Amino acid sequence: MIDKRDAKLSLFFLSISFLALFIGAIAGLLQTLVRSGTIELPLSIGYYQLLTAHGVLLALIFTTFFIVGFLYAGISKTMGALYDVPRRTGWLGFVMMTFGTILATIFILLNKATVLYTFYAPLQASPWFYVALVHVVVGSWLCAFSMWNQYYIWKKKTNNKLSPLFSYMAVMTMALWFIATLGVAATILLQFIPWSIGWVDKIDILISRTLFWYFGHPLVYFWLLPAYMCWYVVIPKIIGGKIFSDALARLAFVLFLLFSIPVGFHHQLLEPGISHSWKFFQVVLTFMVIVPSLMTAFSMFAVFETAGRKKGARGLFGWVKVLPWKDVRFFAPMMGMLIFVPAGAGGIINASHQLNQVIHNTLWVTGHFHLTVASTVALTFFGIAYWLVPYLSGRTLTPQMNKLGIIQTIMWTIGMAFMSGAMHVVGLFGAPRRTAYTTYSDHPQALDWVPYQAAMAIGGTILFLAILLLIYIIGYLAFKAPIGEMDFPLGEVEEKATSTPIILENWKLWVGISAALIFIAYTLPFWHMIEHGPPGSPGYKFW
Ligand code: HEM
Ligand SMILES: [Cu+2]
Repeated sequence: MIDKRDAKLSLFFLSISFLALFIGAIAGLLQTLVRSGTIELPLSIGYYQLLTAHGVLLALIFTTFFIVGFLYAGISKTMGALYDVPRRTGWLGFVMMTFGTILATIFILLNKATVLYTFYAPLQASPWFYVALVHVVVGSWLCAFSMWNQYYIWKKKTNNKLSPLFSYMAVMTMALWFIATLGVAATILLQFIPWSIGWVDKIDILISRTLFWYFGHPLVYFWLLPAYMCWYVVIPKIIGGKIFSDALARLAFVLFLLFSIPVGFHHQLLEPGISHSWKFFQVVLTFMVIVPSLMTAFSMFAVFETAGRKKGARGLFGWVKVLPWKDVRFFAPMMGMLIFVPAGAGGIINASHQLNQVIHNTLWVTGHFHLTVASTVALTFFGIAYWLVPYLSGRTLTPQMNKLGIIQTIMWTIGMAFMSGAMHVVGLFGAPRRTAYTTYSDHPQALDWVPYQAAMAIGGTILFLAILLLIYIIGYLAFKAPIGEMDFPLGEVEEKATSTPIILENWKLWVGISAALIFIAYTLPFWHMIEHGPPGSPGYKFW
């Protein structure tokens, strides 16, 4: 058991996370029902209003709170109880983030922030919505500082010992988050807040979108890295194996840091104002992420196979059978991993300039990220929660809850196959994303989409039932399950693995290279945007 005070901090983060998941899922269910023409929204709730709540609460709040809570628990487990300053800073971060979340939710519910979770200009929300977002971001920075501080003190106290793998990965995840959120903080503070208050009457849209996507792509790696932490560090222990290589795992994380930030243009492929050569350059960097992704896939299968062989599995695929499929701590993340295969293939399509023309702004894209963040990441997080919540609350994961967890995972997989599958197909037929049924139902093509909308609604309903089951299980594990000691599964490194080169902990080097890549990929095109800014922008006055 980790220090009680740290367990409490972690549990508070997880609670807000699951609360957001629950509310966001209600919105998700309603969306699928509206899109299929099954219902119309009551009480003059707008479709965009609902979609804003869904995107913000799930993509931004559920994920960030879960990640911070998980990282704190693992840091306390691997580096020991949090020192005073890091713990206090963590609570301060929690308070700021929660305050921001409540404020943002209120303004969305008041229909004063119906700007979707990407808040593209010229959609404009109440200034309070942007102020709320700043609180979430700055609160999360406090958590980042607190984790780095813990790491720094630990390194000093241990005379620069090699950090535990989990903690190293946590520090890296928060480094990526911090560098990435600088962009979104800049656009909120320098553009959106002055503009929404009315201090300035114009906003440079291209710059705001560029700063947003500078953040928006690494955001997806911020979701993924904690899932990878579970795969690299937790899964080997659960399946009775060993971590394939500590050095390889760290190197993969370094590469994710380097190749996830200077690539935001692949979300702006169809935007004017950025030259093709810069788009091409960033797309090349985008595809570099294939390297650490394949490294991750390779080490995972190496772990599965060696663990399987130790248990006596034979033949090319004999190890598949001896994996603990009936253990939800393995099963849920494993389904997430499997779903990542088609999801990744879809991602390659999205990031390819020509193919992007076909799927841009269609429901295909929505189908894609329900496989990635809402399945690969979400299922891994659910799999973590099934042992982490009872671990932190001093209870146990009972066989009965384990079984319900397996059912929950299967429901999620089936529901998502329906919903996301239908979204992919109907997207190829040209069905737009972010559009309520009523706004396109008189479109001649829309008739072809009807069967797929129905499949989406069926999938969405199964997913919602799965969320109800999840909330029940988590609630039971937090408050009702029998008192007992749980294990925090932490893998050990294979004895034969090579030792870890210290250069992997050279933060100045990696952050330096990351900054250099960002400068190379963004300085000139950004300069051009200012230089050729629209009437009223600072650049227009200058040149
Ligand atoms: C009960 C489960 C869920 C259902 C039924 C559901 C359904 C939907 C639907 C129908 C849309 C598309 C709306 C449109 O483009 O018109 C959507 C959008 C979205 N969903 Fe979900 N979803 C679920 C869970 C999740 C989860 C767990 C996440 C993330 C962790 C997520 C993230 C998103 C995001 C980011 C959008 C895009 C919002 C936008 O375009 O502004 N969803 N969802
Ligand atoms: Cu991206």
